[in-house]
Amino acid sequence: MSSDKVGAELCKGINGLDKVVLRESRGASAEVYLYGGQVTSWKNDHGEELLFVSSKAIFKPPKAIRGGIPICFPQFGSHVSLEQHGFARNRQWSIDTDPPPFPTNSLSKAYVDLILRPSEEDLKIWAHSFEFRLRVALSPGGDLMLTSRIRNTSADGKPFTFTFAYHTYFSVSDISEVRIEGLETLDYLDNLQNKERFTEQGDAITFESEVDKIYLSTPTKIAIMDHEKKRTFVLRKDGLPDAVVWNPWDKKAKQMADFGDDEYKHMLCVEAAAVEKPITLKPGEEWKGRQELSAVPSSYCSGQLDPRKVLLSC
Ligand code: TA6
Repeated sequence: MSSDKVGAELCKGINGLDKVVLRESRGASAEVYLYGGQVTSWKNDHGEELLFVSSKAIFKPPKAIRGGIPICFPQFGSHVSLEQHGFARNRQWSIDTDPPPFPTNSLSKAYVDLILRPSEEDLKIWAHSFEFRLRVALSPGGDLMLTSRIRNTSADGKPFTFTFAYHTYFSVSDISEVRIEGLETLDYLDNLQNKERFTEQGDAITFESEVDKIYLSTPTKIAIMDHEKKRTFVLRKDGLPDAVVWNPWDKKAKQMADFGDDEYKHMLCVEAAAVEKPITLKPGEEWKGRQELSAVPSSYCSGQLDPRKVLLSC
């Protein structure tokens, strides 16, 4: 396929890793690496990059790529026997040549179906057979949609339980000028205070230091406003009741080898997740978790933001 046609194109990315480039008719594009099943780019129809990937990201197994949308499965966070955030983001996915029918509401051709099954090695550390199908799609308007379908394919009759997150790194112009609408007044677990439970105050969330919070039972729509760019990211989610908000700030940024010391100023993770209530699947059962990202002009005017207008207008 020539490089400017609408649809999906398999090609080589950084360090010769396989990636699929998705292109939409109005110019929007996205890229997903088969390593980790990880989206690493989402551009609007002006070619502006909307996701953050660290300039020091290591595109080399077994390290997860720092940025884009890492997939946290079979667990979000730490685990007795698995690496942080599970192993899905550290594995080589395949293109799913025979996906089950997908109730798609879009005629877009800009999508790819990936699949991950556990290797013999994986089964030694997490003894459950599964099929994890991931569809990454661009809508004609340039929205980015990720749909995960995880099925328990165990023959041993045993159920399994997992937690999950789309660990999305949004690109922002200046973290000190970013607000999140939609999480105010909710309870959250604070990772910086031994996962103790607190209740968020009533205003939009702003940032002036490290934040690492798991908001519980959150709305299906969350707005992330970038004041300088007059841009609002709208995250819509389904099957993912929680939302993780993370910025490492300066001290943690310096401690991460694959993250620039000042890069915390230009990124914010807002992650559609299922953490508080782990998901249990019996053999044959399938779980579906979806997130849809759009980037719309903000409705800021002289710093006054009508949260209802933003969340209802998009
Ligand atoms: O999503 C927030 C978080 O759990 C933070 O605690 C921080 O560890 C971040 O994920 C990044 O984790 P990673 O394993 O990708 O370095």
